[in-house]
Amino acid sequence: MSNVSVVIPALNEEEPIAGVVRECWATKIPDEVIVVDNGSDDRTADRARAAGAHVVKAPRGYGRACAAGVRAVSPESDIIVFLDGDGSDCPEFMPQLVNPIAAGKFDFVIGSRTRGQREPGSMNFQQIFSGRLAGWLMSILYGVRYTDMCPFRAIRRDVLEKFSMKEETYGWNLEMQMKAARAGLQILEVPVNHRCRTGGISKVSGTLRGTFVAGARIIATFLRFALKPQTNTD
Ligand SMILES: Nc1nc2c(ncn2[C@@H]2O[C@H](COP(=O)(O)OP(=O)(O)OP(=O)(O)O)[C@@H](O)[C@H]2O)c(=O)[nH]1
Ligand SMILES: [Mg+2]
Repeated sequence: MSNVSVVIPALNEEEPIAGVVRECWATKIPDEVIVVDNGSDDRTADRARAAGAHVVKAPRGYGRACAAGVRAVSPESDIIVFLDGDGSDCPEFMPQLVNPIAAGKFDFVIGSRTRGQREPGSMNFQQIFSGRLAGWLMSILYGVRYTDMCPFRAIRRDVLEKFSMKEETYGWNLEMQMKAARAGLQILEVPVNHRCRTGGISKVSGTLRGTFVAGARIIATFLRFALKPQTNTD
């Protein structure tokens, strides 16, 4: 039996967060659900706690939030699942992500929203295109097949800790995919469905500034790790 921790970065997600936490528990897979409150000035933390999450705090930045969540997982944890706190990922797909790792067949299982069913409007053109482009570049560099930079993913805790993750903002997801690929891990991509956020306000894809900042960081991340491919610890 594997011990599974769920890590959910959340910044001002008081509307959707309780539903996300409850849907995670409903799968009966996690042993703990950790919500990383990323400096919210609304009731995100209270609502997450009321739904049964362990809440930890972190300074702003998507990657900082994910890293704080990883530091907070229990010592028994074997598998860490990440998903967003806005209700757009579908936690009912958690078995497809976790079971292949629990069975010892894979180290890293990532969802693909572009291969799953997407609610109209849940992903914009830039998100679909950047995920495909990054996947294509990584296939050339490492011979892996990724079709998305989906935030919904599961990874063995021990391998993630060896990655010594550096990206503090929107590069976190891509850094993990690149390090998994160049480490030669057993990687599986599975289709997952995707919805429009179930409340609250978009901080990234819904705004021009968010799209630009995230896009620039993703390109910088790609160059940072593609040009320095020797080890996973830098
Ligand atoms: N933008 C941003 N999001 C954060 C941060 N910390 C945690 N998050 C969470 O990261 C997830 C992704 O952000 P979203 O605002 O949903 O961005 P998005 O998915 O591009 O935009 P949507 O179209 O609204 O889904 C959400 O769960 C946020 O609450 C942060 O510092 N900045
Ligand atoms: Mg979102």
